[in-house]
Amino acid sequence: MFNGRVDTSPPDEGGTPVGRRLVLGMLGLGAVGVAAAPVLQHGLESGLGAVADKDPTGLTGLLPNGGGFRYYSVTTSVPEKDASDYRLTVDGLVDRPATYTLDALEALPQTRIVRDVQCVTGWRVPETPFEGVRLSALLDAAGVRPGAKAVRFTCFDGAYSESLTLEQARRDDVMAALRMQDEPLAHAHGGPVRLYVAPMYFYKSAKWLSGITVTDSVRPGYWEELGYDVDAWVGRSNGRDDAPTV
Ligand SMILES: Nc1nc2c(c(=O)[nH]1)N[C@H]1C(S)=C(S)[C@@H](COP(=O)(O)O)O[C@H]1N2
Ligand SMILES: [Mo]
Repeated sequence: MFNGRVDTSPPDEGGTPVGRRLVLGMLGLGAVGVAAAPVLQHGLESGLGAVADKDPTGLTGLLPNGGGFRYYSVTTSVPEKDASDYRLTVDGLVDRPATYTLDALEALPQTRIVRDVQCVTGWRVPETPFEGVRLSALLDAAGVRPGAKAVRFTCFDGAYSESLTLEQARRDDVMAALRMQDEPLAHAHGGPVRLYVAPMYFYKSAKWLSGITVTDSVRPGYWEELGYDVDAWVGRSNGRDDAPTV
């Protein structure tokens, strides 16, 4: 049995629990300290997910045939949806709120982007094709009202959320993705529809997308409440590009 040191050590003089310092040290984060704590949480709570208690190395968190992807979910189970019951709503500060079925999304013009997927914790999947409907097309169809500033995304896992400024959301490399690596988006990857924000760290790309709400201000998403940058440009935020792959 483990000697219990991590669980039972009292805070040191600086008030930092010894256990946390040890774990940060193990991950090579060292003196980054408090600023790194959300990264650690990210790795442990969602990167390794429900299997973490069985395999603390996280290797079982790799998807079978995942091609380098890791499975992330902040909830332990997520309902499966397909063309019969999937719905995407667009609402908020718009003139024409809408609800799309999967068939309706498939009938819209599709766009294809091939970029590296980059998780903020360090893993990367090079040259990954995504296809789907540009968010700007959905926003234009809904008729964004003057004064709107941001877009909030919600998910049918019932927990995750994300946000973009309206300007970011209208970029041509931001989409509601229906396909990845030339296949329909699998449930494990957030299918049938996930957000794909190509220029930002992958936590912006909300899986199991169910709602797009136009708002008057940016509301930080799930990880952003825990310290991650809202503007998550790869290479220009979080200071994590040299992070070890965990
Ligand atoms: N709904 C939902 N979307 C999510 C997450 C999540 O936990 N729940 N994790 C994010 C993070 S941190 C990453 S790295 C990617 C992982 O996507 P994957 O599971 O397809 O590899 O999804 C992002 N979108
Ligand atoms: Mo991530």
